[in-house]
Amino acid sequence: MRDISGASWVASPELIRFCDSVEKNGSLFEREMRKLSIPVIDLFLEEGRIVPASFEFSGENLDAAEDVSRILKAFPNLYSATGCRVLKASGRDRPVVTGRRVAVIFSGGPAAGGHNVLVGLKMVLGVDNTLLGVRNGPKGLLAGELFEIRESDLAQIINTGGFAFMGTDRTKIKTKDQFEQVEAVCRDQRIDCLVIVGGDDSNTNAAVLAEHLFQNVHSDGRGVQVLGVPKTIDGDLQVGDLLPISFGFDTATKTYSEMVGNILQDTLSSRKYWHFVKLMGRSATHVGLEVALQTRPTVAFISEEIAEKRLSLSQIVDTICRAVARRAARDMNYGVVLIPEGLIEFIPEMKTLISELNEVIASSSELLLDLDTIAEKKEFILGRISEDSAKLMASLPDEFEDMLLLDRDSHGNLKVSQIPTEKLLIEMVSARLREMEANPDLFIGEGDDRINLTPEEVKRFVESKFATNSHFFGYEGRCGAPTRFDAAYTFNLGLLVGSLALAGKTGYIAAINALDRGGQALAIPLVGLIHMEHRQGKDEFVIEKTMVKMDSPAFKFFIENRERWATEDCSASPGPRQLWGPVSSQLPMLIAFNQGYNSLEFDLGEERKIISD
Ligand code: FBP
Repeated sequence: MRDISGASWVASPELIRFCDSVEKNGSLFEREMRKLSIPVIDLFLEEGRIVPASFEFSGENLDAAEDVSRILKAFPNLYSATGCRVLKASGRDRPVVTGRRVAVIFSGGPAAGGHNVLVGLKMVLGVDNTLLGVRNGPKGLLAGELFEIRESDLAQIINTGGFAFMGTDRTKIKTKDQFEQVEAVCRDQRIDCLVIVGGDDSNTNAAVLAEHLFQNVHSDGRGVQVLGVPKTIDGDLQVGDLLPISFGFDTATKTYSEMVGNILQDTLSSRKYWHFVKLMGRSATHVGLEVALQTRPTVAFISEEIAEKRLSLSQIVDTICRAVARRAARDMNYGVVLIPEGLIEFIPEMKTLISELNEVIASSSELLLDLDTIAEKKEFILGRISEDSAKLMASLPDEFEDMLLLDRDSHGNLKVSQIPTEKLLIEMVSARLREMEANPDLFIGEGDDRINLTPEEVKRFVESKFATNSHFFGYEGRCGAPTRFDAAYTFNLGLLVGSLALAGKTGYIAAINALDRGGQALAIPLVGLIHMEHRQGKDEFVIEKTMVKMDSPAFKFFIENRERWATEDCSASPGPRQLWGPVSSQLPMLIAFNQGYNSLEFDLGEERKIISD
């Protein structure tokens, strides 16, 4: 038979050579990304060279939250060493230090920009000090898996996404044995300073380690400094205007916004589906709010509002049903519903159920291990929670019930990314819509919970079809190439934390604010962020997660507009993250709103080529 395409079926040797070279050196995109210049905060430059900053009191004190006396007792060294004072970086009396050995570790979920922290850190330490990387997160630290990061590595990792260069994990260092293991590794490897790149839980760990390693680690009585860098796509590690956001949030939300924007475009084009999109971000809804601001979806839930208004699962379902009915009445049988990953933990009755389950799972972990099947575990647990919670549990679909019984992570958190809330809502909304269609009189008419539809509109709704799709956008957003903001922010955070290491500081987290006017480099005392929280059945010291605040400008803007977004088609498609071009230097909208900036443009100093071609 003749091949009608006329193709020769022999791959061109040129093309094979090109593909081989991509395999060795990364894609064309990655190659160009590595060459991108990065803005540098003025303070870290002197005569065109990267230099470390020194530190002075910023004038601001952080008083520890409630329970000061308990915190003082648990962190006496950090309390007296930092005095809970916020420091600001300065260009006076820059530290001149040689021979220091700094180890850096990624902890928790990946976030875009981590590699640039390493690049900044290595560059500010310079050739007279050593930077060691810890492989595989805290687990690797305990096992002493360290290697030297060399200058030649920087050209490979700069501006690349993910944490692959070192790896990460979620081991929580909490037992006496583990502390001693870390101490022994620091002694063996002659480490002077440990930099932990992590979220709220990892930075809590950093504070505990800083206290533990404060002195007497090395034979001459010296301790090991411990410093934190704020990382997490969840955006819940914020400290008012001192630390506007953690790194990774911008890349994740711009990635999700592109995808949600595309789906919104599809709904406008095919006009036949409702898409239920769960967005990663753990408990807080910063991610969901940012994506909503960028894309203007039909419905978006903010977990913190649900908790504040004490809305039940059934009221949430009704909210969606009303939007579906109103739109169906106008032949708009499509829409996008954004669901925050942690939603279920904020619905009061679910919150009670989850906290009762957490307590039973934490207090009976040994006994549960002896039970083989999920049915046996379920029976055991259900017998130990309140009647109301057991009833609620029984009303949930089986798949969902099983998910609530999953093991907690090492910090005691329910693994919300594994709970298919988007599917649960589709099931419940479909059932409720069937009830509404069968009895339209029940919901049409006057009153808050009713929908004013004409008989003609009711007919349209009853005859309409509710076709759905579910999505979970999560892991897609954590490791993409960093946005211009995340690339710049992390490089400068690396310079800052390296400067703190050289200045001999311990127990601080690096922070940069004034992101719209050159950037101000700060050091926040970790002990000032710690408070007591009830977790896994006991009180624990933790850094409090920052939640979406009901009086924040970003949230207010959202609520002022959402009704219109639900009834009209107002969606915006922000398109792909831009690394070059008109909107490449945009901040998350949430930061610009909440920090009172005049525009979305960030300014972190003058652009500089970091790695020469
Ligand atoms: P961190 O807080 O460690 O940065 O992790 C963020 C996150 O991406 C959450 O949004 C999500 O719930 C969780 O990690 C998923 O964790 P895992 O990687 O263990 O599935």
